[in-house]
Amino acid sequence: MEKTFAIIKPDAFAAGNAGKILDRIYAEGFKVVGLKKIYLSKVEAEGFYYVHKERPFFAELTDFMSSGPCVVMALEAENAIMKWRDLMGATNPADAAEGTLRREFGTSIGENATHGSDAPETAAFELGYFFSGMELL
Ligand code: 3AN
Repeated sequence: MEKTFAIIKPDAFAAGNAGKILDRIYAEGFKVVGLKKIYLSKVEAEGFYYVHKERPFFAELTDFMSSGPCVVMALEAENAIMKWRDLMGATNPADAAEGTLRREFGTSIGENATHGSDAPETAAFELGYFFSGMELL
């Protein structure tokens, strides 16, 4: 079993889509081992996305991620990292396949409803950024 880190981003949470996204998570067979609603500060968002700090969209991304509450989750499944990225779909909702979360709930490349770790090392960092070991029992 593998764990991955996922976010229901501020756009999807504000639109009232958190419940629908959780339904899809359970329907796809993930076990939700961690879940909380948080409201990131700008500094906390910058720390989370530090790997993107040189990218031109870094300010826009961290402004957006600190613009309202979101839901952070630890999801467990076989091949959870790939499985969750497949369920999310492509970064740009316009390119995301039919039936994916970003296609259904995303509105732009920035406001794309969900986040997911892209590799085991990033999953370890991202899970540890938001959850203590005791919260994932
Ligand atoms: P993914 O989340 O699919 O792994 P990345 O790692 O390329 O995508 O980008 C990280 C986050 O930065 C994305 N989730 C997206 O919301 C945001 N992002 C990517 N490209 C842009 C862009 N051109 N403008 C605004 N935000 C972007």
